[in-house]
Amino acid sequence: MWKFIVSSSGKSNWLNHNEIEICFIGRSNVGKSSLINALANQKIAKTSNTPGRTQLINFFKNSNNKIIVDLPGYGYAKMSKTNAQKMFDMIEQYFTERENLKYVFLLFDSRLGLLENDLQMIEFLQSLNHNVILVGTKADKLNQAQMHKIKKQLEKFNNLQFSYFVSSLKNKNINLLNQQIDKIFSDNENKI
Ligand SMILES: Nc1nc2c(ncn2[C@@H]2O[C@H](COP(=O)(O)OP(=O)(O)O)[C@@H](O)[C@H]2O)c(=O)[nH]1
Ligand SMILES: [Mg+2]
Repeated sequence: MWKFIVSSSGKSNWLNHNEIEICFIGRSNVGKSSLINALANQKIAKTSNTPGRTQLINFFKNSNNKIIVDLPGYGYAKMSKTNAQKMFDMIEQYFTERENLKYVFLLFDSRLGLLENDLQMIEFLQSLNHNVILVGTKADKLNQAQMHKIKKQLEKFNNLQFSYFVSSLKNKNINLLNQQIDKIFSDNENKI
């Protein structure tokens, strides 16, 4: 079971705790809420066909009482410039100043591969020395040719530790990802 704890708009109201945390980020509509629900095996995050809905940082506790953070989706074209800037500042502040953060799960749509704003985000995260794990979503819709193309694209990132292809819809590799998450927490006990 995962439990929603609190939504936060910035540093002044981030969840205060003394353990490491991991977070999820990706383009709006990438399937982030669906993946969180699949990992939690319950409906805790709102899914929708309308991108750009979640504009706050959401803190969750998983079944082992570990903290998992859901960040707003980026790259939603219809969002106003002011809103997009506000959201970017919020994300940037979290990535630059959050000491609890150990691993970033960056989600991308398997069929599209990594797009320009994903690549910029990866570069930004790596410049801050964060560990990045790539997760290709909606893998149920992937054909062999697309898979081949994406694997080629991923080969360029020789400093990535892991990448996964998952389907929340078909429950593909969800357990595997949960195991990876558990391992990160157990390997990093008391290591903020
Ligand atoms: N085929 C397929 N569609 C998915 C999957 N996960 C999410 N979707 C669809 O993608 C859209 C956006 O999903 P959502 O989880 O709300 O994305 P978010 O904006 O990143 O939180 C919805 O229409 C979902 O039904 C998946 O594993 N397979
Ligand atoms: Mg969402």
